[in-house]
Amino acid sequence: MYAQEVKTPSSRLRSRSDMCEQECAFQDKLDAGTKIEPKDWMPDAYRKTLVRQISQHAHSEIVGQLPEGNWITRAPTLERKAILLAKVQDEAGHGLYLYCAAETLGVSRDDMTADLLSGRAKYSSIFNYPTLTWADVGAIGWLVDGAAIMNQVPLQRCSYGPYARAMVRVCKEESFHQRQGFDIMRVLANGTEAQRAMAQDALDRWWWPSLMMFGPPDDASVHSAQSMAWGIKQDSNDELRQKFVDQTVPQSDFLGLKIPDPDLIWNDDEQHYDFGAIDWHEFYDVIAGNGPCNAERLGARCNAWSEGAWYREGLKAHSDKQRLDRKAA
Ligand code: FAQ
Repeated sequence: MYAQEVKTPSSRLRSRSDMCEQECAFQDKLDAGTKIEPKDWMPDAYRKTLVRQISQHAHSEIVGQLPEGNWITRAPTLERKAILLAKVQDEAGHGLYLYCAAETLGVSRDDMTADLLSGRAKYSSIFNYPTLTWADVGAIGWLVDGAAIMNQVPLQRCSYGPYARAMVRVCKEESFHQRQGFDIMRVLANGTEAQRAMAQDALDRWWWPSLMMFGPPDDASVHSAQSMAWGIKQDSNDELRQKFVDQTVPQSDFLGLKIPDPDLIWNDDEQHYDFGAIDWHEFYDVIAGNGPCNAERLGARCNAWSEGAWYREGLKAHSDKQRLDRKAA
């Protein structure tokens, strides 16, 4: 119900005997770790899966500028403002690399934008939550960028060359983002009582939505099995979520903040943290368009698109004029 295009439970993965010669050769390349490049032959479903994932990823970077952008004019110091400006600008850059990577698969940027603005395309659930205080900017950097890195580091090894290469630079920048968020939290957590309470409140509100970023649990993830067989995804949603929890709990302890999960406990046998149940009803509600800020986020993107029409027309008129001048010369 919530998924579009390619749905492949592991029980319906194609075996070699079902594949034509071309598909077997394609799978051999993947199994040998050879990257697939834009002009190589690829199955239609592989192409569609990549377009779906990369365009959703690009839209997430673009929409993802909005929650933090809300605080640029209210950052507490000039230094924090400059850092936040640079961070938000980086997210725009990530969106652009990703749109370019998707374009190599034969889809146009205009079509992807139209899908976003019409609400047909998804973007990450996390960006449909409000940024109520300055501590939310810290929590986004620490938790949201932290979760994004956990998910994106393995994508550097994705089987599709242009996506994998885009991820290398994105991951470097996300590391800086994560650290700046942690630094905001560190200062607040060591500040006045009110600042500490603000940091704790931000952690309370962003913790569960951050865990949801990794997607539905493995037994409900419609695309994971096929995407892993194709080397697009290297790890399952639950594996990455677990790694994120294991990495983040000690950071929270260091800050002296409390993860809002009464069931969170170290499991010595598993060498992992066990954590409480995620509210999947909330997740599906948000990705169906009913989160606290879905309408506001999409409205902001639609306004930016229509208010930028004069600029796009100007660019086009300029390039048409240059073409005519070149022809005349
Ligand atoms: N939100 O079968 P699966 C960032 C959808 S970048 C919304 O498990 P898949 C940087 C999924 O699309 C954050 N929808 O799907 C930043 C599918 O629906 P569909 C974005 C979600 O693809 C930081 C359905 O549920 N990162 O934060 C979500 O195998 C700060 C079934 O799910 C990426 O996009 C969700 N959280 O695994 C920027 C990374 N989860 O398409 C600004 C690349 C699942 O059939 C500020 N993407 N769905 O209609 C991926 O790794 C994967 O696509 C997953 C989902 C892991 C997100």
